[in-house]
Amino acid sequence: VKAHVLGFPRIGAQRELKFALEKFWRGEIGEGELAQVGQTLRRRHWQWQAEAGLDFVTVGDFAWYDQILNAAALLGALPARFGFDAKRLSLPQYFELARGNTEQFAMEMTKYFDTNYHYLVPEISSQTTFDGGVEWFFHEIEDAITQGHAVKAVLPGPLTFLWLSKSKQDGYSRLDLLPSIVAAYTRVLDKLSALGVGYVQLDEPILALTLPAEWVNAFEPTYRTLADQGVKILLATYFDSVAEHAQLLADLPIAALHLDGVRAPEQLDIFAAIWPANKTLSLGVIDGRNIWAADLTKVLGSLKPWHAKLGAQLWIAPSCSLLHTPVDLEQETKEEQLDVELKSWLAFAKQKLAELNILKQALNGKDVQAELDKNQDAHHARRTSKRIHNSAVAARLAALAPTADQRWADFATRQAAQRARFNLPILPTTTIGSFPQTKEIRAARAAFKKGEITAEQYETAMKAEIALVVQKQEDLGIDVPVHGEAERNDMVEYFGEQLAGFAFTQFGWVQSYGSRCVKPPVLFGDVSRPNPMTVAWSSYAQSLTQKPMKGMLTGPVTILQWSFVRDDQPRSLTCEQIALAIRDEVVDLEEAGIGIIQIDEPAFREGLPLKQRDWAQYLAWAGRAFRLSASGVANGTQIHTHMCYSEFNDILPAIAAMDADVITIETSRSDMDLLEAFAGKNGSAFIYPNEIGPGVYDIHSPRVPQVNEMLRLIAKALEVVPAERLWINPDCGLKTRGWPETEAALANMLKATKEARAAIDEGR
Ligand code: THG
Ligand code: ZN
Repeated sequence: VKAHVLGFPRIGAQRELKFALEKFWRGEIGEGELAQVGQTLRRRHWQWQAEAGLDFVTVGDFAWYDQILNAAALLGALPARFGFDAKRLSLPQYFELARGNTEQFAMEMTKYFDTNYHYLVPEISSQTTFDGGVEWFFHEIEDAITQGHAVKAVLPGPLTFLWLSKSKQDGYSRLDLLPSIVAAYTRVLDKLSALGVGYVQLDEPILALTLPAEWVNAFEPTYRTLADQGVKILLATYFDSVAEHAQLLADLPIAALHLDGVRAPEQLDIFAAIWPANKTLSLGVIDGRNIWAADLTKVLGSLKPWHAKLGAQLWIAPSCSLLHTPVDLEQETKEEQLDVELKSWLAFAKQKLAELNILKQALNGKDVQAELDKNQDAHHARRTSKRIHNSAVAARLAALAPTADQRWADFATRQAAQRARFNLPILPTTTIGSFPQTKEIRAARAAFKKGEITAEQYETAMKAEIALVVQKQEDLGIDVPVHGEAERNDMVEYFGEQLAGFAFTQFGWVQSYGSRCVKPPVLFGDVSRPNPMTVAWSSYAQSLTQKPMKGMLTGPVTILQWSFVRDDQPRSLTCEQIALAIRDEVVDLEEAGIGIIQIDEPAFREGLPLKQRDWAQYLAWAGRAFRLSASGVANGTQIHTHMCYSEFNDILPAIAAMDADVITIETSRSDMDLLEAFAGKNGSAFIYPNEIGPGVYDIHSPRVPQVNEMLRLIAKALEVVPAERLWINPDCGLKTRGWPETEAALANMLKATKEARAAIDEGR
């Protein structure tokens, strides 16, 4: 039995890579120093893998910004608009691709399957060539070999690479590029073979999607060609079942196949029945998407028949790359945050290596009973812990009426009540919620966390910031202001910190994109809301203005999606618990006089299952959870929601079924094209019934949009949405922006709105 990982987090236990990258970008360190940090991290992570008794170290999971961009740079398939020579691509140029430069906007970024990790979308066209590029990958392999390691190389598979790419050229299919990309992979595999690499892992997670037949059919010829290059291929699938392709996969000329045994354990029996005796099966039995310690005795039990059948052809691994987990639990030393008992239930990436080692030794006949017993004790304690179960939460859920997720009246009635109450102008203006998180705000929070300033001092500082933000919005003339969220670290972490059932880590960082990380809370028990979370801040902000202050909350689906969630009950049930906690907050905000409340759901689309056949069920419970959180208020209270980071075209009816009074949504990067789908255009039979605020400018860059650009987008929106239902707002929150560009951009947005209103008045 061999043990391996599909990939290891590259950011570093102390986020070393993040800090080095940001220093490099600020010009504080040079390329040499940055390269040193990268090499130290790679070597350290290989060393950990070797020390944990893994049979290979995995090389190729490192990237300066993103592994898909690295693959594009290796193959030589860079966006032509930058004018870079892939073979001579410098590190600064690589970062220009990822972050944009003065002439070119950055490559598009989007979520990797259903994860919170964002990759850079390769831009392809009929002109794209794969003539080869940077040699970084090969240098890393040589370095690992020099360090004395047995190497398994990893790359995105050619079909997954093409699938993740985008062609902006009409009528051009990505599959047209298959012959040239296969030729490029052939050259790469040749080189790996020459370097003496035994195995190359090609990640093809698209097999877990509902994949069009022409893509499925492309696997056989592609892998037949690649198999001839003298390196053994491990084809890796993950995130869901690939059982429907079992025979195809068994017949492929590959040496090994990896299956996700955590997300889709049911597929294993299907493969057991047909798997050829001469091929390796790698079973992903440790959860690569979560932080719970594995139940090693249970896993061993399930592996025994496989071991009997496959013998040395059995490999064990985490379900997917460990990129999606934090690095090292041992760094968590703050008892008041993560106590000894909770810690004994968890395993981060480094601890998962140790788990693999125990499993491997047990299968190879070593005596690891002491470790297994310790693991059993922790599991028993977790299962029976009083900290997990709250009978009041269970009773409340059991007593919920089936109609508990419905507002009192239909949208038209609510809209009339809200118009009478708020009397907003036509094309009302608002923002998404956050304003710039300045150095000063971060410093105050850090000082408060370290105990250097008192709670009162912190509150005073945050209130001053809120007052400033409200005044600026008054000056700009924004119709529905927000308080700016100075007091929040992250939109999920902030709520998790105040809800019962959650715990926090100090260093549980997971890469989100580039140098940016998130620290997902650990949702370990029944969720409830002991105290109001946002009411005091929102009430204070409301006291500063006559305008209706918008209260800001994160929705239940997004809190679920961006937390490490308990694995001992269905996610749908956990989500319902969060929904009731948010509902309590919504009702309290209403009672405090906040008449407009936004419940953000940016991760609603991200939670959609990979397979279409599972969509309806997810959308039903996710939609109900949102409505449960939103439906405790009177007709005159206006519920907003916000969505971004995803393409929504395929779930529009489900978004409408959330029944928010207003949705603000990211659209400017797609030039409002998304709106056509909301308005029954372009073959869509669907018309979004409620009010809608399509973003009129992209907040992801410091560039200040001009009045006429926004006027054009507003005019485009007015072609498909009646003025009576249209709101004007940016694409997303402003927390990553600086003040100068924020004020300039919003001033232009207000000017554009004024002109659009005047045009409407004239037309009447
Ligand atoms: N919160 C969470 N997940 C998210 C987002 C979020 N996923 C999607 C999207 N937003 C990702 N975008 C970002 C943007 C900025 C940051 C992280 C993800 C960020 N992080 C700080 C960093 O890395 O420096 C974290 C440090 C801090 O909290 O101060 O800026 O908003 N959960
Ligand atoms: Zn957003």
